Amino acid sequence: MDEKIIKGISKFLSLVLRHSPETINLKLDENGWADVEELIAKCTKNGNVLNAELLDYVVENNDKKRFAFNEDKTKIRASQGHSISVELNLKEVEPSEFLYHGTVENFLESIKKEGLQKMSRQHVHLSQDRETAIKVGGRRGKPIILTINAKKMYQDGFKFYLSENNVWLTDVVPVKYIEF
Ligand code: HQG
Repeated sequence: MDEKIIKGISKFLSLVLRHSPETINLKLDENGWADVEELIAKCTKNGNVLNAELLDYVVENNDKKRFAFNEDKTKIRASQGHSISVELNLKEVEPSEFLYHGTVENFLESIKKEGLQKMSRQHVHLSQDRETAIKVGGRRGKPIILTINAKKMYQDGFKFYLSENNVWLTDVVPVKYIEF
Protein backbone atom coordinates (compact mmCIF):
# COMPACT_ATOMS: atom_id res chain seq x y z
CA MET A 1 0.00 0.00 0.00
CA ASP A 2 1.41 3.42 -0.99
CA GLU A 3 2.14 5.36 2.22
CA LYS A 4 1.57 8.72 0.54
CA ILE A 5 -1.92 7.74 -0.58
CA ILE A 6 -2.72 6.34 2.87
CA LYS A 7 -1.55 9.53 4.59
CA GLY A 8 -3.52 11.64 2.13
CA ILE A 9 -6.69 9.66 2.86
CA SER A 10 -6.09 9.95 6.62
CA LYS A 11 -5.70 13.73 6.34
CA PHE A 12 -8.81 14.00 4.23
CA LEU A 13 -10.78 11.87 6.72
CA SER A 14 -9.58 14.12 9.55
CA LEU A 15 -10.89 17.11 7.61
CA VAL A 16 -14.36 15.72 6.88
CA LEU A 17 -14.87 13.73 10.12
CA ARG A 18 -13.49 16.32 12.55
CA HIS A 19 -13.73 19.76 11.06
CA SER A 20 -15.61 20.35 7.80
CA PRO A 21 -18.00 17.57 6.69
CA GLU A 22 -19.68 20.16 4.50
CA THR A 23 -16.60 20.07 2.22
CA ILE A 24 -18.16 16.99 0.61
CA ASN A 25 -21.70 17.61 1.85
CA LEU A 26 -21.38 14.74 4.35
CA LYS A 27 -23.80 14.38 7.27
CA LEU A 28 -22.48 13.49 10.72
CA ASP A 29 -24.95 12.52 13.42
CA GLU A 30 -24.84 14.11 16.88
CA ASN A 31 -22.28 11.52 17.97
CA GLY A 32 -19.98 12.28 15.06
CA TRP A 33 -20.80 9.15 13.02
CA ALA A 34 -20.87 9.24 9.22
CA ASP A 35 -22.49 6.57 7.07
CA VAL A 36 -19.69 4.56 5.43
CA GLU A 37 -21.43 4.13 2.07
CA GLU A 38 -22.27 7.83 1.94
CA LEU A 39 -18.68 8.76 2.85
CA ILE A 40 -17.22 6.56 0.10
CA ALA A 41 -19.71 7.78 -2.49
CA LYS A 42 -19.15 11.45 -1.66
CA CYS A 43 -15.35 11.15 -1.53
CA THR A 44 -15.31 9.46 -4.91
CA LYS A 45 -17.65 12.06 -6.37
CA ASN A 46 -15.20 14.73 -5.22
CA GLY A 47 -12.30 13.13 -7.03
CA ASN A 48 -10.72 11.33 -4.07
CA VAL A 49 -9.81 7.67 -4.41
CA LEU A 50 -11.69 5.74 -1.76
CA ASN A 51 -13.32 2.34 -1.51
CA ALA A 52 -14.25 -0.01 1.33
CA GLU A 53 -10.95 -1.86 1.19
CA LEU A 54 -8.85 1.31 1.37
CA LEU A 55 -10.99 2.69 4.17
CA ASP A 56 -10.55 -0.53 6.17
CA TYR A 57 -6.81 -0.36 5.64
CA VAL A 58 -6.57 3.28 6.77
CA VAL A 59 -8.66 2.70 9.89
CA GLU A 60 -6.70 -0.40 10.84
CA ASN A 61 -3.21 0.90 10.09
CA ASN A 62 -3.57 4.55 11.05
CA ASP A 63 -0.56 5.50 13.19
CA LYS A 64 -2.71 7.00 15.92
CA LYS A 65 -5.87 4.96 15.41
CA ARG A 66 -7.66 8.23 14.70
CA PHE A 67 -10.82 6.64 13.26
CA ALA A 68 -13.17 3.90 14.40
CA PHE A 69 -16.02 1.91 12.87
CA ASN A 70 -19.19 0.99 14.73
CA GLU A 71 -19.84 -2.72 15.37
CA ASP A 72 -21.29 -3.66 11.99
CA LYS A 73 -18.95 -1.29 10.11
CA THR A 74 -21.77 0.74 8.61
CA LYS A 75 -20.59 3.91 10.36
CA ILE A 76 -17.27 5.61 10.97
CA ARG A 77 -16.10 8.51 13.12
CA ALA A 78 -12.99 10.24 14.42
CA SER A 79 -12.20 9.16 17.98
CA GLN A 80 -11.10 12.66 19.05
CA GLY A 81 -9.74 15.97 17.75
CA HIS A 82 -12.99 17.53 16.54
CA SER A 83 -13.51 21.24 16.14
CA ILE A 84 -17.21 20.77 15.35
CA SER A 85 -19.48 19.99 18.26
CA VAL A 86 -20.17 16.26 18.65
CA GLU A 87 -21.12 14.14 21.65
CA LEU A 88 -18.55 11.34 21.84
CA ASN A 89 -19.85 9.99 25.16
CA LEU A 90 -16.27 9.86 26.40
CA LYS A 91 -15.56 7.85 29.48
CA GLU A 92 -14.45 9.78 32.50
CA VAL A 93 -11.19 8.37 33.90
CA GLU A 94 -8.93 9.14 36.84
CA PRO A 95 -5.55 10.24 35.47
CA SER A 96 -2.12 9.28 36.76
CA GLU A 97 -0.17 11.84 38.75
CA PHE A 98 1.24 13.66 35.72
CA LEU A 99 0.16 14.16 32.13
CA TYR A 100 2.07 16.11 29.49
CA HIS A 101 1.36 18.76 26.88
CA GLY A 102 3.63 19.52 23.96
CA THR A 103 3.63 23.08 22.72
CA VAL A 104 6.08 25.71 21.40
CA GLU A 105 7.83 28.78 22.83
CA ASN A 106 5.54 31.25 20.99
CA PHE A 107 2.50 30.17 23.00
CA LEU A 108 4.13 30.20 26.44
CA GLU A 109 3.42 33.79 27.39
CA SER A 110 -0.25 33.36 26.69
CA ILE A 111 -0.40 29.92 28.37
CA LYS A 112 1.23 31.44 31.48
CA LYS A 113 -1.62 33.95 31.61
CA GLU A 114 -4.64 31.85 30.59
CA GLY A 115 -3.58 28.26 31.24
CA LEU A 116 -4.18 25.68 28.51
CA GLN A 117 -7.32 26.43 26.51
CA LYS A 118 -9.15 24.28 23.95
CA MET A 119 -8.46 26.82 21.22
CA SER A 120 -10.32 25.59 18.12
CA ARG A 121 -10.91 22.03 19.37
CA GLN A 122 -13.47 20.52 21.73
CA HIS A 123 -10.91 19.76 24.46
CA VAL A 124 -7.39 20.43 25.64
CA HIS A 125 -5.30 17.43 24.51
CA LEU A 126 -2.83 15.86 26.94
CA SER A 127 -0.46 12.90 26.58
CA GLN A 128 0.30 10.02 28.91
CA ASP A 129 4.04 10.27 28.31
CA ARG A 130 6.67 12.85 27.39
CA GLU A 131 7.60 11.07 24.14
CA THR A 132 4.10 11.53 22.74
CA ALA A 133 4.00 15.16 23.91
CA ILE A 134 7.32 15.79 22.14
CA LYS A 135 5.73 14.57 18.88
CA VAL A 136 2.63 16.73 19.40
CA GLY A 137 4.68 19.88 20.13
CA GLY A 138 7.10 19.00 17.33
CA ARG A 139 4.32 19.54 14.75
CA ARG A 140 4.78 23.28 15.32
CA GLY A 141 8.53 23.65 15.83
CA LYS A 142 10.94 22.97 18.66
CA PRO A 143 8.78 21.20 21.24
CA ILE A 144 8.40 22.48 24.79
CA ILE A 145 6.90 20.01 27.22
CA LEU A 146 4.63 21.15 30.03
CA THR A 147 3.99 18.83 32.96
CA ILE A 148 0.40 18.84 34.18
CA ASN A 149 -0.44 17.98 37.78
CA ALA A 150 -3.34 15.86 36.61
CA LYS A 151 -4.07 14.01 39.81
CA LYS A 152 -4.21 17.27 41.76
CA MET A 153 -6.62 18.70 39.17
CA TYR A 154 -8.76 15.58 39.41
CA GLN A 155 -8.82 15.78 43.20
CA ASP A 156 -9.94 19.40 42.84
CA GLY A 157 -12.93 18.32 40.74
CA PHE A 158 -11.71 18.68 37.13
CA LYS A 159 -12.89 15.95 34.78
CA PHE A 160 -10.61 13.90 32.55
CA TYR A 161 -11.60 11.73 29.61
CA LEU A 162 -9.69 9.12 27.68
CA SER A 163 -10.53 8.85 23.98
CA GLU A 164 -10.82 5.49 22.29
CA ASN A 165 -7.29 6.00 20.93
CA ASN A 166 -5.85 6.93 24.33
CA VAL A 167 -5.60 10.69 24.11
CA TRP A 168 -6.30 12.43 27.43
CA LEU A 169 -8.85 15.21 27.17
CA THR A 170 -10.00 17.89 29.57
CA ASP A 171 -11.79 21.23 29.32
CA VAL A 172 -9.09 23.58 30.58
CA VAL A 173 -5.83 23.43 32.54
CA PRO A 174 -5.51 26.42 34.88
CA VAL A 175 -2.00 27.84 35.28
CA LYS A 176 -1.57 26.60 38.83
CA TYR A 177 -1.52 22.96 37.66
CA ILE A 178 1.16 23.53 35.01
CA GLU A 179 4.89 23.07 35.60
CA PHE A 180 6.79 25.16 33.05
C1 HQG B 1 -1.79 25.98 22.23
C2 HQG B 1 -2.90 16.04 16.95
C3 HQG B 1 -1.86 30.17 23.44
C4 HQG B 1 -1.48 24.53 22.45
C5 HQG B 1 -1.95 15.92 18.12
C6 HQG B 1 -1.38 24.01 21.02
C7 HQG B 1 -2.86 16.05 19.33
C8 HQG B 1 -2.39 27.94 23.61
C9 HQG B 1 -2.34 24.91 20.26
C10 HQG B 1 -4.03 16.83 18.81
C11 HQG B 1 -3.13 28.18 24.78
C12 HQG B 1 -3.64 24.21 19.91
C13 HQG B 1 -4.12 18.17 19.46
C14 HQG B 1 -3.19 29.51 25.26
C15 HQG B 1 -3.22 26.08 24.35
N1 HQG B 1 -2.56 30.47 24.57
N2 HQG B 1 -1.75 28.93 22.94
N3 HQG B 1 -3.87 29.83 26.37
N4 HQG B 1 -3.64 27.01 25.22
N5 HQG B 1 -2.46 26.63 23.38
O1 HQG B 1 -3.74 21.37 17.39
O2 HQG B 1 -2.63 19.82 21.59
O3 HQG B 1 -2.57 14.14 14.55
O4 HQG B 1 -5.66 22.31 18.77
O5 HQG B 1 -0.27 24.36 23.18
O6 HQG B 1 -1.22 14.75 18.10
O7 HQG B 1 -1.37 20.75 19.57
O8 HQG B 1 -4.57 15.60 14.58
O9 HQG B 1 -3.86 21.08 19.91
O10 HQG B 1 -0.08 24.18 20.52
O11 HQG B 1 -3.29 14.83 19.86
O12 HQG B 1 -4.72 13.24 15.41
O13 HQG B 1 -2.65 26.00 21.11
O14 HQG B 1 -3.82 16.98 17.42
O15 HQG B 1 -3.52 14.85 16.69
O16 HQG B 1 -3.37 23.30 18.88
O17 HQG B 1 -2.92 18.87 19.29
P1 HQG B 1 -4.22 22.00 18.65
P2 HQG B 1 -2.60 20.16 20.14
P3 HQG B 1 -3.86 14.43 15.21
